Amino acid sequence: MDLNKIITELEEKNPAQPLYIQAAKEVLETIADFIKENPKYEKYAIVDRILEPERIIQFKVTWVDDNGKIHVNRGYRVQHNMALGPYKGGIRFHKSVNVDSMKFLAFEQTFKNSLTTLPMGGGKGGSDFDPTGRSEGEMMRYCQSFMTELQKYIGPETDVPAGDIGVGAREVGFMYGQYKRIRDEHVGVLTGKSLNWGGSLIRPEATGFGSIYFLQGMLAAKNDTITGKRVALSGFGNVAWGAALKLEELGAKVVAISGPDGYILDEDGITGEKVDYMRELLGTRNNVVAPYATKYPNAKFVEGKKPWELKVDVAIPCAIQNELNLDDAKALVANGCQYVVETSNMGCTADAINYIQSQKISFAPGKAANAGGVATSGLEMTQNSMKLSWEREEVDEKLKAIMNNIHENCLKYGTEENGYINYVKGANIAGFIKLADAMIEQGVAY
Ligand code: 2IT
Repeated sequence: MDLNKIITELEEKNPAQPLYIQAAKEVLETIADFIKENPKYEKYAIVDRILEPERIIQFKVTWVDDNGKIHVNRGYRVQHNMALGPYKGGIRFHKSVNVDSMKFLAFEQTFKNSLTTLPMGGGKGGSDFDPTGRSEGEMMRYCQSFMTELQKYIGPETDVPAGDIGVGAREVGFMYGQYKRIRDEHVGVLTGKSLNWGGSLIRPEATGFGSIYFLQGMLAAKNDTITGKRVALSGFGNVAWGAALKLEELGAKVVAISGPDGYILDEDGITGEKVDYMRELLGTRNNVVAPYATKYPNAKFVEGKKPWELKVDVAIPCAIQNELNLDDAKALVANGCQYVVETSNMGCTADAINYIQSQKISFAPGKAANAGGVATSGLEMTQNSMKLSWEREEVDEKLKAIMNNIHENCLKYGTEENGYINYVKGANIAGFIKLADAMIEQGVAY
């Protein structure tokens, strides 16, 4: 495989898509040697085929705000790869959504879903609609308008969306209602649903829980333990919330969370009702973390900064792509950070990852560390198919087993000669093998 040639062609074919190129490059660079050793993948042109999404849908979403003003937004669904199961992946409502971010997320999702070993292909959807400050009525009308078009392309055996940034259980409910109204079917077409009508226990916490289960694997691989570790999280959404809950339970100390406005440093630890308060903050839809310091005056709000300047043992980015750059990585390492668990999708820039790895700090890539969310979506799909609900413990046990298995696979394919575990390489190779073999077995279909 001629890596340079593939990357040059990729750049030519996808001008002005830096995120997609960043995500694809990371995979290509880490699987190149493996492909050279296994010529069947070249014979079947698997890399070229994986780099091209199977379908990209873009549509117009028109809606009316509370003042009667008419707005036009864009909706997307990238159906990246169906070899392993129906397309599966979240819906993001955020002003940064465009075809580039949708493509990178769908590409990452395909590898991530492969890693879970559950029968799910990869897709991603969303809209450049910004939920900040929007009323409940506006959110409902937006979700309805969005689903009126999206429903043409999805279904429980075709494509099963879920939430992501800006889309929580409430929005999933609004979208599900509209799907049902148009199609007259009560089916498992979305995950992240409420418990009363087909949702799964643990799904809201799953991304955060899974990430901490993965961290436990990273710690164990270094004969280290989680007890007493100082942790900085970014974000204050569902993912950071789940991580904070699990970290507290396991005896670590979360000292920071963040928002687009800055970060909160709470030396007393973000525990108990303060963790519950994160959800209240999110529910306000104001998209600011500063009110935490008003409610808990012992905490400090640091405006306009990221929590990566703090002295912590573990850094867990839980917000959005490229939120941790090379300068942040240098600051973390200089302050003695030992573990970086990327829990947002592509939360770290390529040069940040290279630097962290060069310093022999343990680094988990998002597609491995955050796979617990979609894995639990997969478990929700299974429960929907069986028309029953599992107990909390059963879902949690399955989630733990999936995260342990992903960690084992990273060790298997990512352990280097000097003993350093390259989790990026391990995750990419393990995800690639299952996907690529399925594509070969299914013939030249896509
Ligand atoms: O990035 C992700 O893995 C998600 N937003 C969850 C996707 C899902 O289908 O549960």
